[in-house]
Amino acid sequence: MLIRKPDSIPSSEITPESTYVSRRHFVRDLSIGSVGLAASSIARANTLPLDEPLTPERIITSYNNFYEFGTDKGDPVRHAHQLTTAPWKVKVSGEVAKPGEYDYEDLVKGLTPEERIYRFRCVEAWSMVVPWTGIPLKALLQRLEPTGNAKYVEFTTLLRPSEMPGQRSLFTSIDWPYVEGLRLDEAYHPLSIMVVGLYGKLLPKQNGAPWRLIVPWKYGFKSIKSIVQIRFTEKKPKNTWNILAPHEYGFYANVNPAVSHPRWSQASERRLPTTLFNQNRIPTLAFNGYGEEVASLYAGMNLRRNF
Ligand SMILES: Nc1nc2c(c(=O)[nH]1)N[C@H]1C(S)=C(S)[C@@H](COP(=O)(O)O)O[C@H]1N2
Ligand SMILES: [Mo]
Repeated sequence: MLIRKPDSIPSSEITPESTYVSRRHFVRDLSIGSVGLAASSIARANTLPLDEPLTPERIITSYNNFYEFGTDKGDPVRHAHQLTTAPWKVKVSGEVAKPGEYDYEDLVKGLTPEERIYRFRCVEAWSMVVPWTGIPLKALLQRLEPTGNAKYVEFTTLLRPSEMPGQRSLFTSIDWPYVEGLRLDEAYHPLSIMVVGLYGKLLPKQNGAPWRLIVPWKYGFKSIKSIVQIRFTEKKPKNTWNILAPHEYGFYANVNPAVSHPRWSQASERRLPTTLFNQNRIPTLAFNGYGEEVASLYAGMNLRRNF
């Protein structure tokens, strides 16, 4: 596991009034951050066991779940290029001292992106190993100054049917926009990141540009893409897949080989890339292999009931 202590960010550094920061400037920061970290062999060795090679970039960027662009794995790469991601406004609300409408650039400004190589496990039982570039979620959330009443944080994806064909589909069963949430202690865990890049480049649109959540010990549907709203709440927020099929998808969604999905086993997974002749099946690990780091978050909880 790679953890680099983020520098403390004075809250005075962000203002709802946008100070203009060019995208190019941020790209430069991003590449400096990720190149610097890639050079750190200690950090990388701790992040990834040697027997787990990175999934090729071409697979990570063309085999996607992003239902706003369609339900086929190839729909996101086919359609997401239509999406306008600049400017990108983010609404911050709820139990927080600094609510407002922010520019995405202002929210990430001054926070150092880090490269994090994580296993990524979809609830559909396929998985990848991905070199994300992200910002520790805790550093981002704390600069917004959640109040003492905040127990959860809710994230919402962009609602823009004109650019997201899946949102105008007559066959969609999702009540858009896509929403997800975390308990605040889960969000503050050092493994939780807000991702802005992939393979050392800016995050592709089909993967959730300009930023998306990554919570590596949970099934992929928790890792919500293209976020436009962050709301701090006292009560547990709703999450899209739980609304859609509450018996199949819970709020916690921790990767758990011992608890089957009602329609398939979660004991193993297909590690991409697979071929017709080699499904590349490997055993699924509890908490996706991050149990040592995160199991204490769920001490005393029945994980079969809280699936
Ligand atoms: N807004 C939004 N976020 C989403 C989804 C989605 O359909 N819409 N799909 C989720 C699911 S099920 C998975 S497995 C991951 C896939 O991320 P990837 O395409 O970058 O691999 O995104 C998650 N985040
Ligand atoms: Mo998924």
